[in-house]
Amino acid sequence: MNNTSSFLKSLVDIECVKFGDFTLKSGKKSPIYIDLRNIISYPKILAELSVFFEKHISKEIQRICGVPYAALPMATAVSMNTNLPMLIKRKEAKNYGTKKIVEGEFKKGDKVLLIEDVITSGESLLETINELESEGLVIAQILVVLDREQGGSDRLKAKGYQVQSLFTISSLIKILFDEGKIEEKLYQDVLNFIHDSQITTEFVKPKKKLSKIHPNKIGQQLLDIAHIKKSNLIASVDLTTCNEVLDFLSKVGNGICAVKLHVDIITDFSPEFITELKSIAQQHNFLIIEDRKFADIGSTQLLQLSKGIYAIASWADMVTIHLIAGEASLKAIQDWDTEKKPGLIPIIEMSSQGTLTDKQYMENCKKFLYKYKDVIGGVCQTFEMDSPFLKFTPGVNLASKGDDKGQQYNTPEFVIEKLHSDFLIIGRGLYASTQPEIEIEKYLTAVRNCDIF
Ligand code: 5BU
Repeated sequence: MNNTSSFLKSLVDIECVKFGDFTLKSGKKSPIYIDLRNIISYPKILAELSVFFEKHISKEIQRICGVPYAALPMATAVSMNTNLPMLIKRKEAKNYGTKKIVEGEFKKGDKVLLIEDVITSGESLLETINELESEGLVIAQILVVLDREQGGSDRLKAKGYQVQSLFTISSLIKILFDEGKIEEKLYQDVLNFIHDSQITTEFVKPKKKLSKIHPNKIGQQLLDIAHIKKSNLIASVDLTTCNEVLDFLSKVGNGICAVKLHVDIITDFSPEFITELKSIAQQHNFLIIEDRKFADIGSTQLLQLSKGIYAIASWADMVTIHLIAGEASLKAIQDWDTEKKPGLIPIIEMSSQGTLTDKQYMENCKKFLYKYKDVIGGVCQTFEMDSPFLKFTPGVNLASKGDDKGQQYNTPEFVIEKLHSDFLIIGRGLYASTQPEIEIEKYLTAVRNCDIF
């Protein structure tokens, strides 16, 4: 028996891997249960695990960090054997003293090896990655003991991180089966379980096509433009002078189906700007979204839409709106008897790290969201919009994974293929480029390759 077989068998012996009839947190039944935390009761086995890790560590690594808690002792063992200094990422920042989130000595740019016990959805790895990166550390390598093969590695790959796993569930049970440790029926049951428990609902669904029909007039216009131009890209122009905005739009206008503005950040705003904006939009055939994020009681929202220097409703084709004020604030706009009313894009889920738009919030939005015919779709990440409502996703960037102020990015491919978004909102990925007219071509190629049109 080789080292791998004897190590995996010992994981079964110490009940880190169990077979039986288990009910998971999700309510789903599983024939296998994995919990590597118990390894700390067996120092010899932990030491053996460390040797497996050490074989894979790349030369450039300067620091080791384990994802809390299960991987902390593993990282410690590897650190002691390799003499590579260790870091600990706290679960929560201390609320006294230094408020540190990462313990241990490091400097910005240090290359870190991240160690994790098991990867399922990749959620906790991503959380740790974000926090280490916001401290200036570079994630140079990710090593995981066991990949449950449920889509987590693919998810990280889409975000530009390569996960190396020492073992996969299928390799584990194959070895155990070959060694006579489990029966063929159990072997098959586990394989079927892996097959059936892909994290499909959120991340891995079949390809989708951008719909062609929408019940709302503005929604229909947006879809028509997207199909004609073969572009579902929305440029978020967070530039702060009229000339900068207009100049940028003249460069990318042909490649976008809509522009999204924050009109209140424009320092030299004047009504003439709107005239010029509309003319450029007409010339290049794109719509205008004002990302005003209304979030007040109905009557105030009507004032914010129609009055003030911006008089948003008079020019915006669509506006964003939070649903935090509840259904009545949406209904107030629906019942508003006015000549020109923008289509509504409610914000259901935000892209920022630590957003409060959790599952419960989204479920609450869902209860009334679809009742209003002014609603075109919603801004969301993992949340799936019911047809024919359209899904708009910000936090898209080809070159970056996020900023140091909470923004989190995905690639266009991931957003279309895994999040099933209809429209991609791209800000700095385009406007921060010195050559946006070239940059937009890269985004267009990426979305067209996804075969959505
Ligand atoms: P970025 O430069 O690509 O990060 O810009 C994203 C834009 O989308 C920016 O204008 C945000 O205000 C906007 N946004 C977002 O990033 N995330 C959200 O959840 C929502 C809006 Br809602």
